[in-house]
Amino acid sequence: MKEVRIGIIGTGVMGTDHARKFAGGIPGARLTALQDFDAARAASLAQELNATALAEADALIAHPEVDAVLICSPDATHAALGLKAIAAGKPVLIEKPPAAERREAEAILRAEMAAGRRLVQVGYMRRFDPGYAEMRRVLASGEVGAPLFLHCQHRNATSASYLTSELIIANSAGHEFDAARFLLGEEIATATVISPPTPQKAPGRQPQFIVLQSVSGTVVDIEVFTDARYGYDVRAELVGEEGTVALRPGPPTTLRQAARDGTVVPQDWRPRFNDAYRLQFERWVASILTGDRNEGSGAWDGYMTMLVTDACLKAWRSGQRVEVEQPERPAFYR
Ligand code: ISE
Repeated sequence: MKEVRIGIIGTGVMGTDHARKFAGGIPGARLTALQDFDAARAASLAQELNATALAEADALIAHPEVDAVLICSPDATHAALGLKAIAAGKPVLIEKPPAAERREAEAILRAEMAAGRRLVQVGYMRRFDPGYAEMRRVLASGEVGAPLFLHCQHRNATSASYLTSELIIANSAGHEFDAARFLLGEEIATATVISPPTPQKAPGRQPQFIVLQSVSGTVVDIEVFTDARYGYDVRAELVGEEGTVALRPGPPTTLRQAARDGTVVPQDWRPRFNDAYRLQFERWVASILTGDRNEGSGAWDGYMTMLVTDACLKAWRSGQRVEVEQPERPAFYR
């Protein structure tokens, strides 16, 4: 294969952003097809980006001019569509979370193992963010010594109205679970979740404070506040025995003007993780062309993140510390 022809299912906020990135030039890739339940929305984007609009997701997956599928449809549809792409033998990048429940994440594992080759990548794009990649490199190099704490903050200006407190654990906090597994290079063993009072201006959702402990004992704390109002703000600091390494908050410059000194805070994740998304796609396409693996989340990572999500949900409902199940990793995923 000299070129990977990309079909995208779902042309909402993320599908549109991703489609523009592919149309703008991801080396080795060409955007060929788009599909959305809102046919007019898909058609207008397809016209703008010189792609074909298809009426059905199944038709896109089966299309002879689609070599690889990117799934950006609503969360609840991810797993079923991912399974169809695997059945068609096509590489598939599934936006996070890869499944709405554990049973579906297991089905993806089983289907991929039955296919006999790695076809699935999950869109936990922070693995490609230069800051997270550098934190991981520094920890692995031993410069900050053995890890003791990982402090994480996940603040959104606001979230979609359908995101309940529970869905936020899978949809938003899932990024933190994957990032913690990626940075620490090990599984999460336990979860505890508590919430402060519900903010008056976000009555449907409770902020969460999640405490995880990794298998070897590193403590990970995560603030998830999806209605922080002022903007999108993701932070992480890893504290080791010899030093710390952290993401640098904000842009590299500050602006003094009109009696203020400060920086602009983005309103959502697209500007903050623009490079991460682009690199994720570049490396996904390169992996399809060369057959080499990249550092992205695979089906196993998606499954383990789902198990951490499940433990957090139980912990949040019960107020208890909950153990994360530790299934044996199949040889296929080692
Ligand atoms: C959203 O779906 C994302 O993936 C963002 O990266 C995350 O920060 C946000 O909380 C999610 O709702």
